[in-house]
Amino acid sequence: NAERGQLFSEGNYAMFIHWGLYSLLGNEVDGKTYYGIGEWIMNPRMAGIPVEDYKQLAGKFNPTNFDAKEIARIAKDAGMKYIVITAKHHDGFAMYASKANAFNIVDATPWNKDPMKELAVACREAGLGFGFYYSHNQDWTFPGGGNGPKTDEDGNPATFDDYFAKKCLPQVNEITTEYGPIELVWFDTPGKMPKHYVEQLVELVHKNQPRALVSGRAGHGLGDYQTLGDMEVPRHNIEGMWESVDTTNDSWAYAWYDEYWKSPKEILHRLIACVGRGGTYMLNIGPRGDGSVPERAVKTLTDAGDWIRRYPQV
Ligand code: FUL
Repeated sequence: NAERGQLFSEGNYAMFIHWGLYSLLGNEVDGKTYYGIGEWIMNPRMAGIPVEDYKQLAGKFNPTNFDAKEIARIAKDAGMKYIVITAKHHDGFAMYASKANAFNIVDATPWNKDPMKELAVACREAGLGFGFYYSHNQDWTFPGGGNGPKTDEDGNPATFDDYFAKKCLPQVNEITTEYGPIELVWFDTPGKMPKHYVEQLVELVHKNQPRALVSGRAGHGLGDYQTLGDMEVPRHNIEGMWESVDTTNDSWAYAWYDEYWKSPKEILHRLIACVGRGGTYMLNIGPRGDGSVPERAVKTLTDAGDWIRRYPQV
């Protein structure tokens, strides 16, 4: 599908955003700091927060400093062409108004707004593409989800099939029908997810969004292109359509101590290494729990963007 590949040939630099309930913690739980990627904080490898405790966090999520227009402006000033943001990460919390499941930013928080509606509009207005990250296999809070609870609220055994039918498929339908035309659906960590599930998801995305690309991490080689490993910038040429995903500092999601910012020069090196070898480079920022974007991230991206914007588009 030639049309579908257009995004990568014209837009080879993008903004990735990891933002969710975990951003509220910023890698600190009960006064203790955990070092690692922030969106994994509830996992036993990090703080090991029980599902019920983690769900309580939603009551405190009130990101009044979220500014969709500002985020679109930052991406634009950085020289980026589209934005891909976490609709749902492994923690299972939907960052948009989901009718399929109440554990979402509208139904479960005092803020009660859908930031994705605002961001989708802001991207259109700025001439940027828009897409969603969706953790299709791992769901740590819904019964039956990958690495999630093995029983439902009543103690009955739950299967992956339950999770897939009740939450995953309906939510992927929502994100591909409620936000206008989107350019990309970024599935991640398929693990051992059987092929027939992945087939259904890819089919649904292509049906609802004929122009949208499906990430290489959908699983079973069913994505539309190849996604490299986390933060992997290749040293050799790669055939076909491919993408590298990287971070401005160390963590994907906000971590309070993470000041390991790449310099604008380093970012340009990594961007050029990817684009020059035929790939596309998607660079992440992690907004805080209040919705604001760390100032150093903005500065690094804008400074690198000053160089990019000095050259006319070819
Ligand atoms: C992974 C995820 O497990 C990380 O949390 C992050 O989203 C990264 C881009 O992909 O492997």
